[in-house]
Amino acid sequence: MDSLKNHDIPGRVTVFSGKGNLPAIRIQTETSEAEIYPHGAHVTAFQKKGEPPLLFMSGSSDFLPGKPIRGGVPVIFPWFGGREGHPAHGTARVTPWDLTNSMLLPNGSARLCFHLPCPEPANVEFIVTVGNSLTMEFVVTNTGNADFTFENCLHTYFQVGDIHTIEVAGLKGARYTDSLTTTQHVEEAESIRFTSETDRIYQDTTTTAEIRDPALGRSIFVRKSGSKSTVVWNPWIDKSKRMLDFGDDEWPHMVCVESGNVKENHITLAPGESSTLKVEIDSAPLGGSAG
Ligand code: TA6
Repeated sequence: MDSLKNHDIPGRVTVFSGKGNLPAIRIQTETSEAEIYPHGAHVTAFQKKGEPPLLFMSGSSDFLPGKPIRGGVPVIFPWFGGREGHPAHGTARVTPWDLTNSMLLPNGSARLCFHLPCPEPANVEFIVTVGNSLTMEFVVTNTGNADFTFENCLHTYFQVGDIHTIEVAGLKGARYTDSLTTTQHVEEAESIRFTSETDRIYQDTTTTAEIRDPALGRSIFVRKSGSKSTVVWNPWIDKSKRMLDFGDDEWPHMVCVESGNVKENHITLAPGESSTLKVEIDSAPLGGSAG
């Protein structure tokens, strides 16, 4: 905690003892607030002044060493999904990252830089910029002497007013795997609506996703670059009951729209090559378009 405190910026960046007594960092700007835990370099909160939170956080989440946080933006690396004998969705989200820098930008945003101590032959950094929007950049550089193959994903949980009335637009025409049935489809709808557990991996898509939320009167925009996969997930009733770190009654108020490179969109870097996965999250009144 002491070395973390060196990154305090009075009135803007504050290190404090968070949930589970894990170190946490609060970021306050003129227009927004955010919270990040070095545990997993996990953005646990982002809210624009005058609006409901943009990110969902389960009231039942663990905040424990070695356990994933349920909500916000889990950083998924170096694999997506399950792997026998290893943590689901990789090790990055259950590893303490080093905070290497904090700074204010001329436009009033605050930027924090994290580095992942990892056994992989890679330099892994996560850069979070908090301002009128939330921008996250996940940068991997192959520091080894051979090709390095991995998956990455920013597994973002969004706060919504009611899953029954939202729709997710921007994926029409994209091919996807329904993870519940392992069947292949092409998205034919202008926008996705939710009537049951939904778990879809859209491949080869670089489009911006828009979460239209009439109950909260806003659209959330998920702009991305360096990403060919978008994952859309809501656990619905039964899966929610099976997740001990997720409230049985929370599923109507969240949706995951995740940006990364998973399954067939995995990344292979040659020695010295780098990749950057960048996601910007913003919102506007429903029917508007974020700046
Ligand atoms: O991204 C969707 C998904 O892979 C779902 O299948 C579900 O397992 C979700 O991630 C949450 O995974 P977690 O390991 O965080 O419980």
